[in-house]
This record gives sequence, structure tokens and C-alpha cells, in this order.
Amino acid sequence: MGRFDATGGYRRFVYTAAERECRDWFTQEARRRDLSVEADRNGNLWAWWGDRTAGDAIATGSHLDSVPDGGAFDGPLGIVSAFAAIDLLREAGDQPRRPIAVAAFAEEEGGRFGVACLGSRLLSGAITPERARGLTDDSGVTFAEAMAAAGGDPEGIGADDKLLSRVACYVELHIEQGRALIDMDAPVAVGRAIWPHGRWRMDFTGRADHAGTTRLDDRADPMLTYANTVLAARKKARLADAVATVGRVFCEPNGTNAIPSAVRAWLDARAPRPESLDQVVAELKRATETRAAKDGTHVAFTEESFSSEVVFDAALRDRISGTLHSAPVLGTGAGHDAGVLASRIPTAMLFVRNPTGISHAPDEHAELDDCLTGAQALAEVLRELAC
Ligand code: HGY
Ligand code: MN
Ligand code: MN
Repeated sequence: MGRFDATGGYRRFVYTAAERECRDWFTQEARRRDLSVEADRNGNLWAWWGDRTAGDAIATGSHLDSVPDGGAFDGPLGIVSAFAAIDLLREAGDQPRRPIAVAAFAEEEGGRFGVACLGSRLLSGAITPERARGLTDDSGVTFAEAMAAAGGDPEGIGADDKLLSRVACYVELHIEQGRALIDMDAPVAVGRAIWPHGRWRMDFTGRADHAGTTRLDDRADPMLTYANTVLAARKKARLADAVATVGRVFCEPNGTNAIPSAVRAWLDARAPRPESLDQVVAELKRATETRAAKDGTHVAFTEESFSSEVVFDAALRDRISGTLHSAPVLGTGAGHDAGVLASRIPTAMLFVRNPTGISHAPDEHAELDDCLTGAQALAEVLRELAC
């Protein structure tokens, strides 16, 4: 669903037709299993096995949305595996003594409205409803307008302590977004931590002018400042044991024979240690401002999305490791709803081997055998926690 044939990538952006198709699939799969389905006030979907009001549910799941031209597994694998794990428990005759919920969190990638894990941030109170309502997509549609057009109530979004009080913990299965399990020759790993990471919008402004008649010394070209910033980001990241990416850029007016008036780009920076990330961002801001002064341009940095380092709940992690005896424990540079929810409830992650090691791209892949091993592992974890 949402596959873009020309690239082979997926374009499942929140509250678009492709994601709607995925939501409908989620509801059908839940109903096929006699699970009761609810959309919470923030547009996240929940499928319940057992009494949703019991108050000590074990939740699992992931997200249905994707990055532009993302892979098939990032997100959906966690949800498909959750439904498969419930099937395995039922085939084994297990009767959970506490409810099990499958969650599909909205806008995990921030692929349309720019803030990662928007649905779980709203649920946990990590972003204000006002800020969320006002977020816009590239065509200027607000999150409130998109949610309303999809039948939601944007005036009702916000922290949902009542729902969170019903969930004892959340375990998310996700395709590995890297090569560790290949190198370890293991099909499944347990999550240890998520690196701190963030997104900053960079607005470069200069003076539009003629590409042919404007002398080089008379230019205030924001593209020049932008280009130097991209190179500086890579250099600062390498020196600070971090990673930095600029993968999204807009140029105004985008004319071949016109010096731009403005360039808008986004920095995605992450690091294993908070101080490295802080160092990269601070140094890059300084270097870019110095370059802008030299170019006669101006630059503004705006933090749009930030996630502090998350170390998953040690007791839950150890209990899961004890259930999955030989599974290695892995940290990751990828953000997840399990990372956001960790501020409110104990969370954990399982990773499934990705033989390409590639993610956020069409070549992302998981072998069927490893997917089945992942679903089996999730079933064993749910059995340990809920039965
Ligand atoms: O960007 C991330 O790390 C995640 O895939 N949302
Ligand atoms: Mn992703
Ligand atoms: Mn994901």
C-alpha cells in the first residue's frame, strides 16, 4: 500500500489516501481477530484483545506512515508482527490474564508535518496541541485541517493520561535500520537505547538578482551559504563522532538564470552521546553565521523536532532478554514511538535483521524467515508479560 512504482519506494503520509488505506487494513485485521478498535484523541489506532479498561495492558505495535520513498518494513513490520504474534498465542491456546493492545501511532516519521513521532508526542504530552495543530505540510495544509478532513477532531488532541494509565508497558518490534544483526549473524535483537537526535530548519536569505549580469563581488547568494553549511555539517559530524544529514531543500524562486532569494533546508543530526550532538549543532550554527556574514546573506536556525537520549527500561529489557535467551542487545540512531513513550511508561524494542542494512529507502528488506522469527519472539515476549 502506498508504493510509488516509479521508485519502488513507499509514500504513506499521515491523513493521505495511502495511509488511509493502511488504517482501513489495520481495522479489518483487528476485526478479523475480534479485537475492538479505537482511534484515540490524537489519531493513533488501538486494537484491544481483552478488557481495554482493565488498566494493565501490554501494548505492542508501531506505525503505518513512511518517509518519502521509504521501505516496506519500517513501521508496518511491527504492526503485522503484532497481529501475527496474537495469532500464535491463540494457536497455542494462551489466555492472557491482562489485555494486549496493538497500536498504530500517527505521523511517526514526521514525513508530512515535520515533527517526528507526532502521535505519540501528543499522547504523552511531549508537544502542545496548539503547536501540533499549526504544523503545516509543504502545500501549507495544517495538521488540524488534515486531521479534520480525515474525520478527526483537532480541537480534541492533547495528552491522554487516562489512556496511558491503562497501559503497563509498550514493546515495539521494528526492522533493524543498520547492519549489526548481519554482522552478528542473529535474526532478532533487543533494544538498549536510542541516540539523542533532532531536526533543525535552516533559512538562508540573500538578494535575488540576474545570474549573468551580477558581478560575483556584488552578490548575496544564499545558495553559497547553504552549500558551505552542508559541507561544514559533514565535517563537524565526523570530528564529533556524530552523523549529520541534509536531505531536504527548497530554493526560491528556483530559476536557472536567477540568483536565489532564499534557500530553506533541514538538518538532521544525531550522536551516540548528547554532548557530541550539542557540539555539532553549536559549531555548525557558528560556522554558518560566519559564512553568511562573508556572503552578505542571513541564516536562521529553528529547532523543529528534538529527542533526548533514551535508555529503555532496564527491568523490562532484562525480562525480555531473559525470554529471548540468545538475542543480542543493540543501541540505535533511529527514533521510535517507543522512545517517546519511554518518558511516561516502561518501553522496549525488538529489532529484526535487515540483510541490506538500508532503511528509509526502497532497498530496505527483511527475509520472511527472519520476519517469522521476529513474530515468534514477540509472541514469546507477550506470553511472558501478559499470560
Ligand atoms: O528518523 C527516524 O529515526 C525514525 O525512522 N523516525
Ligand atoms: Mn523510519
Ligand atoms: Mn519506524
